[in-house]
Amino acid sequence: MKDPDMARAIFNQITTKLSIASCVLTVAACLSFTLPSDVKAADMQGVRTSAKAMLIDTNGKKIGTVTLKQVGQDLALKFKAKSIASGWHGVHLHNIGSCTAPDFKDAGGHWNPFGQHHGQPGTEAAHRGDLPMIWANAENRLDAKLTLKGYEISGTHGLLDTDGAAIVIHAGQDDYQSDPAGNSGARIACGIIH
Ligand SMILES: [Cu+2]
Ligand SMILES: [Zn+2]
Repeated sequence: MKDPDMARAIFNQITTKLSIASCVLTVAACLSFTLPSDVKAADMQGVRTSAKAMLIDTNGKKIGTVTLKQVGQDLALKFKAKSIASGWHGVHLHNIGSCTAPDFKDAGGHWNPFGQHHGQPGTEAAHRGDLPMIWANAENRLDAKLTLKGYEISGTHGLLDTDGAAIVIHAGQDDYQSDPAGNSGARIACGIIH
């Protein structure tokens, strides 16, 4: 091989390597641009910072939504629904992410990871799923906010465990005493938390 040929061969090798390297760089650059800018570092580590549930009534019809947002150590819940009888209603986080109308029995009992009894929301001696009651106005609309102290959507003691979770609204008020469900009556609306 003559010297100019040798030089050309080496040059070709180098340019091939360079173009592979720039390909890799381009792909990396493209990938970083496809991630939405609002994806938080926490989400990328598998920690959920928000969730949502679509509420259905006993006919399986969509009547509203519940949004869940992690705010530090607390969980902020926002209810927006229609067609709920005016008055106070018991509401709970139930064990299983399943809502089959008309009775929503498949949502299971109240979320209870620490083996407690039904009780006052926010106390240690209550189900984790026991929540403050919510109010539906004279137009049968529900526009309620709840803040749950020390709740997480995901993680070791998170709401979204292997069988998920559901949010259930009851026909009546919760007495925060009677096991297992505070004597709050029929399940009138249910939403699987996603
Ligand atoms: Cu319930
Ligand atoms: Zn309970």
